[in-house]
Amino acid sequence: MLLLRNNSRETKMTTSKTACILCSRNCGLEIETDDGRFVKVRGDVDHPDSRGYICQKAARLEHYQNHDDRLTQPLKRLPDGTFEPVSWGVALSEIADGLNRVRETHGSNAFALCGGAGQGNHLGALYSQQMLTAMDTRFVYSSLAQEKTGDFWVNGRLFGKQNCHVSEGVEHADYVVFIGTNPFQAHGIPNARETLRAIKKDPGRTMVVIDPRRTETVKWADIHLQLKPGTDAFLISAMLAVIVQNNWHNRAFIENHCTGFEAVESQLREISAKDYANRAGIAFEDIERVAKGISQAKTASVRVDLGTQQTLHTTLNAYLEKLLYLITGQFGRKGTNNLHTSLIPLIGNTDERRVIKGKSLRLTKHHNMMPVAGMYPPNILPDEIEYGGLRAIMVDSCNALVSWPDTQALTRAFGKLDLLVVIDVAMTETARAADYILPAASQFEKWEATGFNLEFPDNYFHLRGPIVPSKGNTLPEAEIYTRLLEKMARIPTSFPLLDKLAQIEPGFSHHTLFMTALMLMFKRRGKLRRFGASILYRTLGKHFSGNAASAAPLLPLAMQFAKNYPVQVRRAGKLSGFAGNTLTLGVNLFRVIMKERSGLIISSHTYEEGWSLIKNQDGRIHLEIAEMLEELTALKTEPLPVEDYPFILMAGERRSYNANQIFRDPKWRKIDPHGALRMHPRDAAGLSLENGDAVTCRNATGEVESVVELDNGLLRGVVTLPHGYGMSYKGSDPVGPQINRLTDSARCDPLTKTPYHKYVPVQIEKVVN
Ligand SMILES: Nc1nc2c(c(=O)[nH]1)N[C@H]1C(S)=C(S)[C@@H](COP(=O)(O)OP(=O)(O)OC[C@H]3O[C@@H](n4cnc5c(=O)[nH]c(N)nc54)[C@H](O)[C@@H]3O)O[C@H]1N2
Ligand SMILES: Nc1nc2c(c(=O)[nH]1)N[C@H]1C(S)=C(S)[C@@H](COP(=O)(O)OP(=O)(O)OC[C@H]3O[C@@H](n4cnc5c(=O)[nH]c(N)nc54)[C@H](O)[C@@H]3O)O[C@H]1N2
Ligand code: SF4
Ligand SMILES: [Mo]
Repeated sequence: MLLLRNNSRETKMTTSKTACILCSRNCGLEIETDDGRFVKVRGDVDHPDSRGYICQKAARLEHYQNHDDRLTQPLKRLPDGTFEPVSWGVALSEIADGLNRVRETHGSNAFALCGGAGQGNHLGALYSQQMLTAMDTRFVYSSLAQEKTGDFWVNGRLFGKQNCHVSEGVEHADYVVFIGTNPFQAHGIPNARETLRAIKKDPGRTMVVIDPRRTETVKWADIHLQLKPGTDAFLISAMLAVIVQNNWHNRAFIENHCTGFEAVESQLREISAKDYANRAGIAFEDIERVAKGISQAKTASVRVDLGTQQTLHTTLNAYLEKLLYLITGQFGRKGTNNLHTSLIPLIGNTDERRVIKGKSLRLTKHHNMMPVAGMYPPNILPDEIEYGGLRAIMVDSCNALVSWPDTQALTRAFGKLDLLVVIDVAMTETARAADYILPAASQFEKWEATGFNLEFPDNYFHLRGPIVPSKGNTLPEAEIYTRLLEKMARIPTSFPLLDKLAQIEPGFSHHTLFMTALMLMFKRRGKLRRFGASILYRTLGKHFSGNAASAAPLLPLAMQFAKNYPVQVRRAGKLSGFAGNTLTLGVNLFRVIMKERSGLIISSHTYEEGWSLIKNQDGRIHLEIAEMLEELTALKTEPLPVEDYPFILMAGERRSYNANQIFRDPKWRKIDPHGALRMHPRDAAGLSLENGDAVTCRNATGEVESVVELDNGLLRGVVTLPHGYGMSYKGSDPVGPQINRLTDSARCDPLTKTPYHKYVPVQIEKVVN
């Protein structure tokens, strides 16, 4: 700690290691704090993944930590709609009674957990999941299920499990293809801007961007295919057709590692690539050039994101994009796409083929929908509340009433619940609709970790400690959920034997006695197993130094991880400073996780070993997916979309100053205060609009206002709005557009119900004062 004299005031400056919580990269940070304020934010050069890299948004984190919408005490809604502060005891007892009442009156599946984790806080998710057992329900509605479940579903079919997740080797690839992603702004790849610069500088490497807008990433690219919005399925299948029709596919790879190619090939041979190119608005020669580029590059990697995942043909897009690197053999090597490990299991595996139709408790009552990767999509939530029997909801780390589709429908549905509880660090729009608001400690005030560690061949993990004191009467999620489970009488309030063993064991190391006693207890009292996180928290965790109790469930996760990947964890141990035998490896990994404030490598594979991450019993990639081939056939006769409105809005663009719903104080933005509507200058001229003019963007679902920003990087007829706006700071009018007032929950992928956010037909009108 450094003591500085500052205008005769003595201040306590502390520098602490932590991570950025604004996007899935979770770059390592060093933050200088002064009396709980963030004075300086820099990249942490010791972080195993980001190695000192940060972007401009991290410097603004003070606006997350300290602002006037921070919640500091539990609140209860009064009949007149205002909130009154209540103690934790009162709030949790009343919530526990309310939840128990819902469970007794309406039986199982009347409760849903919504959200459960943001961009950097996934420790809490280990605790929130326990609410499902407590309420005898299967329903978790997640923001991930409004973007990535198409991808997960396809992974399930190709690789054997929906949690076989694919990472990209963009940083090492000779040929990089970005489809529907803007890494310069959105990141999503390691040290994005450095990586883009390195590719650009190297004449031997090529970058292709497939995007309807000339984005900031395009400025670093060699080739830009500016397709029409929503036509990726046509464009990518044209590329695949060109590949097989020219015999550019990698026969040896397919023979050694895949099954089902014949069915795919015969369909692709029938496609008229020229017609499809035309449909996407791209010259056939350009498609041919990129198809050849991917096939013939020594290494190629394909990275996609919301541009393909939140538009027409969502799930088919995921299939086709994966075929692109699979049939060309750009998989399983450095600089190609690869599977990877994970310590915190964020993604589940709920393959709908394993249940007898109509018999599963997992099916939602109204839409009869199975989860994908364990999650249900926000798009069906309003209906499941209105007609599917959901009576109580807990929302954690999610501002659903702004970030989930169809704000109006969801607001109406939330209004019909018996009980709505929100856990958040801030007074959000969703919190304002709740019966009880529970204030969480911020991610810089408690132990936290991210599960977004998706790297290969070396994967890492970063447990962060608190770097500033907690505000007011806030609590970490671990404590909130544990107290609630105790009040609901789902877990006992004390475990004397475990507690004793936890206490004596540090001296004996390895927690062997403790873990054996815990397992024996679970054997005797099977129901308690599902509450393992809170039990570990209350017993073992209590004795950790630095109030690190909430990290306790990482012990069994680390032990399981070491059991799953003994060779690779041991190899990582050589880099990260731990070792161990069958019994001790996982515990030793856990110890270093607890100690290492910059994060550490936890598994280290060879590329050859990566094949064992495939979960199909035959160890092969199953290329034939009947549902997808059917959809592919249907493209041939798909009529051109006819819309009732003249413009296609890509609703939810990532820009320099948006970061989901994480910052509320509009002062955090250096530019773009209104969240401008971007529009081609000639379209604007047609409506007599100039830069800065106020406009209304409207369709049958709703309307929002913004101001015009001319952008000649857009196609005619296409407009964009950013997401991450529309917050009512300190109860003000919403600042910037609440774009989900325009997104009808019924407009979504038929299979996974992920929204078509990037394809929202609208009309634009000048606001005349
Ligand atoms: N600055 C910033 N960064 C962020 C976030 C943030 O809020 N702000 N949020 C984070 C989160 S949660 C996520 S999921 C990621 C998302 O990251 P990205 O998906 O990369 O970001 P977007 O800007 O939503 O969309 C990417 C691109 O898709 C293009 N696109 C739109 N329609 C189509 C189409 O039909 N086809 C194709 N091929 N492209 C299309 C858009 O023009 C846009 O350039 O960003 C993360 N990073
Ligand atoms: N139309 C349209 N809608 C979109 C998108 C789009 O492109 N277009 N993008 C979508 C995408 S990809 C995503 S990921 C979602 C993101 O939207 P959300 O799922 O709402 O998630 P976040 O904005 O990351 O964070 C939500 C909340 O977490 C709270 N929070 C922060 N730290 C903590 C903590 O430690 N504990 C607790 N309990 N709460 C905390 C913040 O205050 C905030 O209210 O938005 C989606 N919505
Ligand atoms: S890339 Fe993402 S995690 Fe890294 S500093 Fe920027 S916003 Fe934060
Ligand atoms: Mo996201």
